Amino acid sequence: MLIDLENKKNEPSPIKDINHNLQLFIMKVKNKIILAMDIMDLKQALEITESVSKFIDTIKIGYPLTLSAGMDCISLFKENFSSKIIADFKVADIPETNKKICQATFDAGADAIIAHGFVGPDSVMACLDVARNRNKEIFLLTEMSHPGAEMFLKGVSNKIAKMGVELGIKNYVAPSTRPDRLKEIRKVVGKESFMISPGVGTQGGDPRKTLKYSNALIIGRSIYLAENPEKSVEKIIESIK
Ligand code: FNU
Repeated sequence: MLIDLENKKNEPSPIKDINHNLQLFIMKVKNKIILAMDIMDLKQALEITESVSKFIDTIKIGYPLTLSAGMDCISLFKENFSSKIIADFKVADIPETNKKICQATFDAGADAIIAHGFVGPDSVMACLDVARNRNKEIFLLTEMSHPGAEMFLKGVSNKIAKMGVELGIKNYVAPSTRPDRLKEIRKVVGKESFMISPGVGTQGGDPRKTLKYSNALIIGRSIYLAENPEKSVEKIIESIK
C-alpha cells in the first residue's frame, strides 16, 4: 500500500533543524543520458566509454568498477572523458560511517554520490553535510527499479521522497521500470527537483515514458553490452527527441 501523504499532513516531522538551502546545484546531463559503467574490466570499460564519449558527459560508477579497478578509476574517468561522475555507492549506514564514505568518495573526485533514504534523516544529513562543505551533490534514492523493491521500498518511497524535500535535497533517483511510481514521486519532490532514473532498456523501462517525469536516464547494459554501443546511444537519443 502506498503512503497517503495527504492524510499524514498533521503528523509531526521527524526532521529538525532543516536548512532548505543546503543543496543548490542541479546537474546538467548531456542528451539526458547518464552512462552506468558497470563493466568490471577497466580497459574494456575505458574503451566502451571512449566510443560513446561524444554523446555523454555524465558517468555513473558504482561498486562493480571501483571494487575491481580501485577508487582511482573515478578521477581517471572524470579526466579522460571530461565528465561528471556520480558515485553509485547507495550509502546506507549510520551517520558517522556515511560521513566517512562520502568524504572518501568526494576525495576520490566524484561530483555526486547516491545515498539511500530508508536509513532516515540523520544518516542522509551526514551525507548532505559533507557534500555541502565541498560543493558536491547527493542524489537521494527513493525507490529501486528491480522487482524486489516492491516488497519493502515501494511502500515507503513517497515518505522517503518527502523526507528529502524537507531536508532541502534537490536530486533524486526513482525507477524507470514503474512510470506510475515516477509520477507519484515527481509529485512529492516537485517540478524543480532533478530526478534521474535507472531501469531503462534491459530492465524494461521505456526512455520516452520515463522522461515524462524524470530529467535524465541512467543506462548501462543497453549501451555497454550492445554490439555497437555508439549506435545504441544514437538510437536512444533519436527515440527521445
Ligand atoms: P542497467 N540502479 C538500478 N536500479 O538499476 N542505482 C536502482 O534502483 C538504482 C540503481 C543502477 O540495468 C544499477 O546498479 F538505485 O544495466 C546499474 O548500475 O541499465 C544501473 O543503475 C542500471 O544498469
